[in-house]
Amino acid sequence: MDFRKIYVCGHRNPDCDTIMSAYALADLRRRTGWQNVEALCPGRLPPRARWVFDRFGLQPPVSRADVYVRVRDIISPDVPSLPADRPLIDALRALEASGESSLPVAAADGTFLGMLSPAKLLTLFIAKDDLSMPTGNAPLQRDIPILQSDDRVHDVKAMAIRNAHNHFPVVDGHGRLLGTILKRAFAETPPFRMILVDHNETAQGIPGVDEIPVIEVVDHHRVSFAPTTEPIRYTADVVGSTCTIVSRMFRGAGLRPSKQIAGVLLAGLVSDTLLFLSPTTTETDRTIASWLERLSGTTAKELMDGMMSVGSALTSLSPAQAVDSDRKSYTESGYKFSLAQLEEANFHIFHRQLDALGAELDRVRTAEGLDFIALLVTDPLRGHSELLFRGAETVRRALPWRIGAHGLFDLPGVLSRKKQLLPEVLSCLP
Ligand SMILES: [Mn+2]
Repeated sequence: MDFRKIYVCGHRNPDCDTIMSAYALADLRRRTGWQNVEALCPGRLPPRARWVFDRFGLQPPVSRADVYVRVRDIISPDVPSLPADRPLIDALRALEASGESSLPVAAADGTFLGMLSPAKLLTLFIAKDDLSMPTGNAPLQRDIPILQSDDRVHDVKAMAIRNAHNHFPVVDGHGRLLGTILKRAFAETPPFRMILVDHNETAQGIPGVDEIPVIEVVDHHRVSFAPTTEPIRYTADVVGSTCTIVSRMFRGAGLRPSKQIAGVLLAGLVSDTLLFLSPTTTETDRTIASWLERLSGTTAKELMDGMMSVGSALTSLSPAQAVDSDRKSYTESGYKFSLAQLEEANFHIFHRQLDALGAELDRVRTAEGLDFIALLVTDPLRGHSELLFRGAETVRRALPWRIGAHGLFDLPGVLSRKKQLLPEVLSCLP
């Protein structure tokens, strides 16, 4: 596959499964002969993911805030530029040889000076002597849109297509010429391709994902993918982690992940299945995990303990950031509400912050006009959660759990917001 880059990228607010599956799938694709494959981390690398890469001595994937296509990405490679200090006659010969109607002229330090075009030169009577003058001294065309290398193609495309000019010089932040974009480049598909892992809805993807054609999806979520114009690879299954699917793809290709990649896959698998305690866990996840344990020389338990030992959201973030780090809002039966979830192995840390977290929930509830809001704090190692609830008294009284110490609901065996908490909450709405 001959693309400038093939990005492998998971969903926004990335978790370990999303990052590890992207990393391992990029490795698999490279081993099966694909070129220019690069795994991305959409946004900041979470501390627990950093721990995993450190544990196996690997460089984590590059963090990117977006994959918007920029002007610098579509510079036309074969359009030359003309040095301002060379004689005009040389520039005219270069212009003729290029077959272009105009070419950009740059000073010795790279500064863009203008476009050399025959039409502009006709405004002068050119005597033979004039042809030896430096190109930079000739009348140059300057009434032309100059594009900045960081501009989004999306933002300048309509202007460029409507514009009378066919050539657009591209400069950096210092006005230095980087190249030229021919008008037709704006109509072409960008030179990148995407592989989505652990999600398939572009609304959940890295910003800009909808500007780049998707050639492959590997996922374990509901399908909400738009119809495509060309065939794509789509691998999905109802298993506990995307890392489980990527591991099976290694097997299917007759390959074994390296010791380190096996460790990375195992870490993603145990974090998404909460060490096989999540109700999303399947027999396939367990089988694949023991294969990865043998290949990586480590155990699922060791990796889970290691990830959980890294500063949790409650120790490293403010109450406002912690409540917002994984919060989903719903509108059902006329109720507007929000359910946040955090993982925390040490509930003392949670209980110490109850006042601040409660105040933050009240603040969000008022600011967003919610009927109620709740924070589910889950200890994946003990398979147990506690719920801090604020708002709608009728819903609160209908919840099926007993209230324990600290005035929190006690939810033994509850690990999943999607499969366990939300259905109970919905059944309590009048
Ligand atoms: Mn996942």
